[in-house]
Amino acid sequence: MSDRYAPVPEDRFVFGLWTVGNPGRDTWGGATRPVIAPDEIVRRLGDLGAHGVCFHDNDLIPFDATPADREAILGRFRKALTETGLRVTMATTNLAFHPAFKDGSFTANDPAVRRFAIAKSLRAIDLGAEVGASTYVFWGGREGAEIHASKPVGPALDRYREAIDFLADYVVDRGYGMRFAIEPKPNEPRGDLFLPTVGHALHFIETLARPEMVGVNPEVAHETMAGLNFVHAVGQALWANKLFHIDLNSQRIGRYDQDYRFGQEDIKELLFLVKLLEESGYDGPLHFDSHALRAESAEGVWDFARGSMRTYLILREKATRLAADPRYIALCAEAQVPELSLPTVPEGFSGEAVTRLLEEHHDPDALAARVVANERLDQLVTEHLLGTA
Ligand code: GCO
Ligand code: MN
Ligand code: MN
Repeated sequence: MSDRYAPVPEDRFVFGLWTVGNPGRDTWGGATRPVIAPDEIVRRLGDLGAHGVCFHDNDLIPFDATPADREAILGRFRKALTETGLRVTMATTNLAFHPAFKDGSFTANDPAVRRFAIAKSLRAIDLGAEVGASTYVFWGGREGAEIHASKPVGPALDRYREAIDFLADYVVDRGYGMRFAIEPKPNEPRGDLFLPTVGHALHFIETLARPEMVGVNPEVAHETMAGLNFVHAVGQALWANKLFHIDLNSQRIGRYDQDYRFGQEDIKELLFLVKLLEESGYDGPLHFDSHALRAESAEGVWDFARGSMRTYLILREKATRLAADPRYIALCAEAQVPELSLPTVPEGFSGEAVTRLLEEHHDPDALAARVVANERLDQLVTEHLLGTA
């Protein structure tokens, strides 16, 4: 294996404590690997050239930890961060696991549950701020329903918005300087989740009291589960200046939430994802929200982590080569890609513009007969991926 695909911290690769820390538990069976302590995860990731870690409050500090436990764990965690130079890039609240959240957290029907969910988030935001997290993610794992009668969408979204607005005010009040990123997902664990796609989340954000503080955290698997095109989702988030974070992994369409290693599926889509991220100037964390296969050993977890980063770097190189390939540039020109950036009616609306458009000679048959060379264009992309270009 060549070294030019060995990651360095400047590549901004991040793993959640819950990702490499996943012991292989699933709905049908228990753990297949031992649990790894957070400071050990930091050290192993440091050895591999990662940039940082992120966590849910309870990945770091167990739900029932005493204040003394909290300080001891934090002390060990901070020591590992200092020794490795790893950063905490993002934090989030676990509002999914505890049975108290069985009917939702910010959107639970019972106001007492909602107040507990907000209080838990306040404490988790403090924890994130304490270790330097600049992004705070909201993934509404229990925000949803299985049956229509139980949870009308309008009031549920009112409560979701109320919670995010309250927490955004808190961050401003404390001067934490954090930004929020909402993570959409169509289903799992609820039958239907609120804010199911990037599009839904982008609209929701515009209704918030502080929309400038809130962006999205799209995840490959989640849009793919919904049968959507992830490159389009990220493209629209970038277009809206709302790509605040990203969760990278792999997923086959129409399956349960697989959380596969980045690159395990649909390499071509991931090539265009990496190309888009790199060309857009996105400079946030590249977070792998995935885990090693259940059958993998404790040591295999680090093969999973290494592979995730290595694949990104290979795709980054492929994307650069593709963009610079004169054949690619020529085929893009033939497909009129540059023309898509030209305004259609540059002079804007006016009575004259309308008249001009209506009086202009349009020849639909000639337009239908023009050549669009997409077959050769895509074949070239495929050959770049296969190494035969
Ligand atoms: C999932 C989600 C989570 C979130 C995490 C951070 O499908 O379980 O992707 O892993 O990303 O809870 O909020
Ligand atoms: Mn997920
Ligand atoms: Mn995720």
